[in-house]
Amino acid sequence: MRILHVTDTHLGIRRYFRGSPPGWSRADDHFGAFRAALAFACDPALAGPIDAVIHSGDLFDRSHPPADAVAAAISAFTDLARQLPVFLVPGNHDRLGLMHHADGAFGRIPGLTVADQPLAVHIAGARIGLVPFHAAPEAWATAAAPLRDCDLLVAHQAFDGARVGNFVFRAGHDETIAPRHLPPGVRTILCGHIHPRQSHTLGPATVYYTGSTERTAFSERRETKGCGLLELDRTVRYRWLDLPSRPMLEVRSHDEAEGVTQGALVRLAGEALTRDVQNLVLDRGGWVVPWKPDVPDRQIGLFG
Ligand SMILES: [Mn+2]
Repeated sequence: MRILHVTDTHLGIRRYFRGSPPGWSRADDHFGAFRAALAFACDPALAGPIDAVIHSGDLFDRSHPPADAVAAAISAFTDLARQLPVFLVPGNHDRLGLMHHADGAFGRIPGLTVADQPLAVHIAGARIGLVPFHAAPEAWATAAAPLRDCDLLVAHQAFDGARVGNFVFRAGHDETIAPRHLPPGVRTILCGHIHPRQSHTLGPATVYYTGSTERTAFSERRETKGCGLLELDRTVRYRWLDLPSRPMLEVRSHDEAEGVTQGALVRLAGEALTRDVQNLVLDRGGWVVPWKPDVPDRQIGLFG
């Protein structure tokens, strides 16, 4: 069984930068990464057919995303699901589920399955458990319990051992899922939620996070983004597939501003927080997070 794993596309993030072209918003980059990730499903370079595409949550950035984001997702999944089965699992940013969008449109796409509730499905003879995000570990464990012994579990959670920067999620801390919460017999987990790509063991299981398809915040500026390919038979192989990301830089000095390239997203910090440095960045074609807003509030996207 070969699965294309896509996650945390955060469609509909509208962020604006000083210097970016009129009509552009950061949402355009996220749409681009989303489409490029789905295109791997039919990419001959992956050497062999894909059995299914699984999106493991945070399809949209908000539970009430802009209508054009919903329409773009529906259109892309309608095209893709004509070619192979597609499965969607809601993340914490999709906290109302996915079926409420556009009057239930996701429920009417042939070949597409939405797991707003926990589900067991079959792909190429394997049993796959799909569990939507739950904030409380015990609630997640209850939802996942009927999926014992499935060949693959799909989740949108932070499991014990996941890392973001220097922070390591540990059981007992807020929403972290512990080995004891796992349904018995599960050995392989595809997961969303954690944006830096990684894998780690969890008791008898291994968790694979393919990470967000594009950088959703400046804290992700050094991360390579993309999606993943799971090959599961008697053995498990997981491969991360890279996608280009828009350059993102934090500029702390005049010298660093000299290194800005056309179309790079730039956040000024420290001694670089001056009008002169901002103008240098703009001259070099960089797009700047507004730091002293002189544009209307609705056009300002402050970046995390
Ligand atoms: Mn996310």
